[in-house]
Amino acid sequence: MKVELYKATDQHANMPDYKTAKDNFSWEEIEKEFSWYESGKVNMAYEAIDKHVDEGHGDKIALHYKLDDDIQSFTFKEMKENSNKAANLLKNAGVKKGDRVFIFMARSPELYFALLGALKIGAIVGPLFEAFMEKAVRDRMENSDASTIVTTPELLPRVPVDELPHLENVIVSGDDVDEKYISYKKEFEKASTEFDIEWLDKEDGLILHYTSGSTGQPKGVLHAQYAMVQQYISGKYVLDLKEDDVYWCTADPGWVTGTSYGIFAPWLNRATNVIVGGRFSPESWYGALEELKVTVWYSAPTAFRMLMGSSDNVVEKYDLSALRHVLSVGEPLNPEVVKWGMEVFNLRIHDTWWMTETGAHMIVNFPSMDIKGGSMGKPLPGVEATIIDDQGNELPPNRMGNLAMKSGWPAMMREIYKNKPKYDSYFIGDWYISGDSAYMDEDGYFWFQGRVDDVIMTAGERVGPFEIESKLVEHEAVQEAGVIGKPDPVRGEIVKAFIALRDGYEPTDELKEEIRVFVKNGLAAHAAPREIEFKDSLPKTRSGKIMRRVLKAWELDLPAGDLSSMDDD
Ligand code: 6R9
Repeated sequence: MKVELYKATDQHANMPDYKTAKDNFSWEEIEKEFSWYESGKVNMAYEAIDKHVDEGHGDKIALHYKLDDDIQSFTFKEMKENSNKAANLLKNAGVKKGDRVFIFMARSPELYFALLGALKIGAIVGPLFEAFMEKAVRDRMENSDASTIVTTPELLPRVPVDELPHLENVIVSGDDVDEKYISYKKEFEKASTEFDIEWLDKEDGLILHYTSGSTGQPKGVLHAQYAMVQQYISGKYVLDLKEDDVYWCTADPGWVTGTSYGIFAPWLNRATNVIVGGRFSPESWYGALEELKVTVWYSAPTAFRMLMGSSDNVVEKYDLSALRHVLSVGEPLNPEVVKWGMEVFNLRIHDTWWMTETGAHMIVNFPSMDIKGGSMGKPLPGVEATIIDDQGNELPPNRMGNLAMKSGWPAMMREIYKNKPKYDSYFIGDWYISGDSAYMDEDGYFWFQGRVDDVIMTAGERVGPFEIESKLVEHEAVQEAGVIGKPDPVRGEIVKAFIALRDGYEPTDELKEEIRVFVKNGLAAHAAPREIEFKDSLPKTRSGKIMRRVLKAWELDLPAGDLSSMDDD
């Protein structure tokens, strides 16, 4: 296939060129830009918010929150005061340094106050997607022995409050809060705007994101305060954030992109950050870009493809002339989408590759670099990436293998919560193995090829088949279930389930729908299989593992490969 080349433009004129940035790079030098460099004592919420007030930028707008036709704006000073109030509220409830505090709310200013407030105490924040249902919430809070949850009246019914032995505080927003719980609103109103920040070690915990693997329950990926060094510099270099930028990252904080690049990177760089509530529609998104005069925009291929699919003239109704830099993450950015971006925005869409576990950008289309349509770009300065075989040997250019990075970048996860063997399984020697396959071309550009494991990427969400299979077999009609990602032009992949029914159940369309709704209500909407196919039995290994590889081969009409370990009865 012919590769389109998009030359660097003077749009990023004051950016260092890639080679200069890379050759002169040292994490140690970046660290020195932080005030905590000498003392070693740090707090993310201070660096992201309070510091800017101390340095005379208290009146600058930190946040525009847009919900439908309403926009609320907060200066850095107001963010400081509101997060201090939230910190006092949490402290009064008994929350201490190191406690796990979960935040389960739709995007709203309160969510950000609570999250920053928890960080000011030195608590470890566990953000949850608002789409999560009870099982997803329970698994995460149980695994991390969470002491506190901050939630909304709408989401409270999905929190199994009486079944979590470590849960001490349930803090609920809204007006009429049951006396059993703490009223966010009442306590917030009473709370002081002054707070003594807890000073932390740079290796102390920051945030706990759960992410799906191909086996087992979701894993708790723990990041340290020190991640800020990389989040800051990638915000500066890759997002190219400047003093006057209005920056919008479309991701929810339940996903790592919504924290590393929806909260930390923009505020560490003192940018004006935009949060848009409500649901996606081309009109509401283009409307937000226009109305808030967004200059830097970070989104995902699925969203771009949905915008692409909307009728041609929708975009023409909006004035998007403020926009100067567009970036993408989460799934492969198709060359067609880059081409579309050039047509509608007259801008290159810059792909970025990284993972929950890496905590920050790893492979990027650096702004001053030529873009090869369909490539993820080159390693962030300071990051060493390569392709290795299964034994850990580096492969020459143009050979497909495991995408791997040399351990030791600042934002690297510090722990898989309470699961050391799982953490260790990520490494071959010094190499961190991403679980993606890729190759590097002769110019040093990396090209994504696929996941090595069975993880499904649907509309930018990483969903583990195991979690869905476990939910499916809870349904009374389901004997066994196997789940795969089926390629889909808009969503990348959709969730497809193969199901063998228990005796006495008829394979009807009504039953398919009932099972779909069961997963949607029990786990999460994006985890519900869009397609279900009934089978008499499913292919299994001798140890009883469902062979998703075979299911995938059935689906794609491919040879199934080595079936020697398949069950033969
Ligand atoms: C940030 C984030 C990580 C997985 C990753 C890969 C896929 C992310 C990508 C990409 C192709 C890109 N992925 N960025 N694939 N091109 N630019 O997405 O974290 O949710 O943990 O997912 O997403 O498969 O391994 P996370």
